[in-house]
Amino acid sequence: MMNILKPIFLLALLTTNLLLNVSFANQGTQVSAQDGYVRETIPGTNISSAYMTLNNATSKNRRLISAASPVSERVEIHEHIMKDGMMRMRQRDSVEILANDSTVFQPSGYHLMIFDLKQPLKAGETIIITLYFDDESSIDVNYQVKGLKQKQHHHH
Ligand SMILES: [Cu+2]
Repeated sequence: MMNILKPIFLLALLTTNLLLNVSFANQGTQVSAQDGYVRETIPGTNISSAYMTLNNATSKNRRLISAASPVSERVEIHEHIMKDGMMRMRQRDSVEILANDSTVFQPSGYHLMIFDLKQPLKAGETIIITLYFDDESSIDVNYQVKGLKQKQHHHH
């Protein structure tokens, strides 16, 4: 009796272990964001741009495919490029974050462009932008609103 049951028991253990591994793998598929910030709105405009670093700790390449926020109906993925000696920006369908690597969104590079702001963004506020990836995962990221100019302190 024992000789027959033992292999079945082992098989059951093995199966349980496999299932656990699969669920852990699914939890680890998210890309994380750090240092998110967005520019205070320039008076007279209703746009802004958002920056952050996306870290992909998984073993698969991921693509950021879209972004959305309660502050606007229109958030686009952009990049700045040099063309004919001029800095221009253009919309991108996606931005890749390689496996076990990170992609930086920064001034003069990749950024999220926020159009048609419902109200101006003011320094000190925090907004949330939801980032959507090609594996159908998404994350809610906090972006600190930074002032247009840092206050200067003079010491004598
Ligand atoms: Cu832009």
